Amino acid sequence: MINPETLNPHLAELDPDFLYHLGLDTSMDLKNMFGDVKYVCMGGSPDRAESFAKKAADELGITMPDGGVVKPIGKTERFSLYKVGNVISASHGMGMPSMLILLHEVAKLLEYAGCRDVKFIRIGTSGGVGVEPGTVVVAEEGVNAKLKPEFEQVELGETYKYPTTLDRQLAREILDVKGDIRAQIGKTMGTDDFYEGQGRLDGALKPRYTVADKMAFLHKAYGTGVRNIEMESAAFAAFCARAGIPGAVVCTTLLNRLNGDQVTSTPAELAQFSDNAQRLVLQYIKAERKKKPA
Ligand code: R2B
Ligand code: URA
Repeated sequence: MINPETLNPHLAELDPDFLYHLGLDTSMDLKNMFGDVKYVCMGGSPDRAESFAKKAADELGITMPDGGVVKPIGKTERFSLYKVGNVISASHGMGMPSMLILLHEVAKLLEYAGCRDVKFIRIGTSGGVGVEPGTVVVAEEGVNAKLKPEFEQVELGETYKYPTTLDRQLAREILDVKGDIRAQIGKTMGTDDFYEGQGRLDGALKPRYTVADKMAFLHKAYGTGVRNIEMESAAFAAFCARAGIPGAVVCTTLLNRLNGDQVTSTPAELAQFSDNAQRLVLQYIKAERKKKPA
């Protein structure tokens, strides 16, 4: 699962390893519970993780045990994790720190379960840059809030940079099955904040920048190929690249940031936007399962 060259050698000393935030540990029969997993689909919200799991069961024709009910596995205090056939649907919370905890624990879980050829796909929401709301952006690359293709992490007081390259072939394969869904390739920018970190002018505090500064930055971002902004892509891309796991970021856009900062769509419109990204990923998984039935 994890590239043997980057797999943490210290894990061999842990017996058991407690995957604390998932409420699972290596004294459990993880091979039996998770050994067949091929896709880990994740998004910020627990509600969306549940709705994706239900749609996956319907679309992939999987009958759940226990009377067909889709139920979370492990504890749900921090994250909600569902398994439907060979697909995991999990929530990761908002922002890179929360998501990295899920990524480390799910990657270890699947390593212990002996999984092979697993793909990680983030299905999220974002602010579009020069694209119509509801458009799904499949990321060709992650960039950080400085528009650089790197994720910066402070470890023991030192800053290290990890490349945010994504699997372009996987991105292309996902886009190829879009059918009637409005979707396109673009760079996705990951920031550490929704308000000032994304150059908004509707936060609680007086920003240091002007409307003109904001627009100049958004146009600059557009010029470098950025088509949407969210809060996880840089760390997600860096984690997958480092672990040797094919990763994709598939985010719907809730608004066009060139036209404003507020998310003004109705709940029904927002649900439709979110469904666009989920459907695209399910169409991809369905197409792959036809090629290699699980
Ligand atoms: C998109 O939406 C959330 C903020 O509203 C955040 O998790 C993200 O990346
Ligand atoms: N999520 C973000 O991080 N930014 C947006 O503008 C919309 C959703």
